This record gives sequence, structure tokens and C-alpha cells, in this order.
Amino acid sequence: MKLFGHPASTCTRKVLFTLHETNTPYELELVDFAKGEHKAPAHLARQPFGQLPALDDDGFALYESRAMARYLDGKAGFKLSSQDLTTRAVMEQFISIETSDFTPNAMKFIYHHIFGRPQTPEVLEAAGKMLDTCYGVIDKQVATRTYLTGDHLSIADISFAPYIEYMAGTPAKDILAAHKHAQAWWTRVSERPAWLKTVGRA
Ligand SMILES: N[C@@H](CCC(=O)N[C@@H](CS)C(=O)NCC(=O)O)C(=O)O
Repeated sequence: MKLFGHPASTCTRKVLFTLHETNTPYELELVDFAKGEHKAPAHLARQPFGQLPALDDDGFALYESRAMARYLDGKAGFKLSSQDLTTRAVMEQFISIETSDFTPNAMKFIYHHIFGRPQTPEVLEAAGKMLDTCYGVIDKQVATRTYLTGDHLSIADISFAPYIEYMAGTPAKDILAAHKHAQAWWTRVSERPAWLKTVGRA
């Protein structure tokens, strides 16, 4: 199992978190953003959009981090996704919220405060309002649950992690802190050994 990516990339981290949670052996092949390797022909052959990450499982090639998380989870016996119809539907609902409503707005804060790509105050204000709505939805969900779909971590929790981690270094951390159940959920997710390995804290 080869993962072509970068340890600081949010989408690479989503897949690394899944690999660690499922105890899947892998090799990380570094694709160096700084050298533009993600836009070089070798990587474009793996990922036509020139983005990280890409996966190669003994000749089976896959891109898109959420597809990889689902594939790796299935291969490991669905440890991170319930086969119960309604539980699975809720997981997919939260992965969609992450993809459509959460991440595009989280990235505004991450670009502005972490990656040196300035955003206007109006853009940050609108993004903050959307994040507040997203954290409100999460807060309600985890008020009575350990993780987003119940007692077990799922791909839904994993999908949010890389963005919340980066936002800890931005004013958006206060939006999360205003939702005490969501904040407590993030503490549980971020203290998992698999996440600590993903971000190099274990
Ligand atoms: N939908 C893709 C998004 C991948 C993506 O945007 N990756 C970022 C790094 S986290 C990237 O490579 N950005 C560089 C670029 O788009 O040129 C996925 O989930 O894998």
C-alpha cells in the first residue's frame, strides 16, 4: 500500500488517519509541494488534478481522499463504518456536510491564517457564520453520542479532523469552543493514538 502525499496536507492526513485507525501497513511516498512535484507528469499520471494524495494498492490506483478512506475501511472489514442502513446514512450525511459546507469555509481561515493566502474580512465573516452553523449541527449530534454516528469513530469523524486541527491556530477555534459538546467531541477525536500518529505527536 503506497500513499503518495505530504504529511502536512489535509487530504493526506485524512487518509493517514484511516490507515492508522485500521492498522493498515503502508509506505508514504513524499510528493513535495515546495518543488511543485504535485504538478509534475509522474504525479499527474496518478492524480489528474495535480492534487494530493493518491493511492496505489498493489497496482490498484485511486485518488480522492474520501474514496480512499471508504476503500481502506472496507478492505479492513468496515471497522469505521456501520453496515446498519440508518447509521450509514447518517455517516454519509456528515461526510457531505464536511465536504460541502464545512471544509470550503474552514479553508478560508486556514488559507488566511496558516498558509499566507489573505482573504477579505467579508469572506472570513461569511465563512465564520457557516462554520458556526456546522458546529451547531455537530454539537446537537454529539450531545448524546461519543462520535458522530454513535459509540464508534467513523469516516465522518475522520473527515473533519484535518481542518479542525489547522483551525486551532486561527480565530475559528473560538467558534468551536462556543459549542461545548462539539469541543468535547473534538478532544476525544484528537486524542486518539491514530490521530496523534497522523500529526506526528506520537
Ligand atoms: N478532493 C480532493 C482534494 C485534494 C486536494 O485539494 N489536495 C490539496 C492538498 S490537501 C492539493 O493538492 N492542493 C494543491 C492544488 O490543488 O494545486 C481529495 O479529497 O483528495
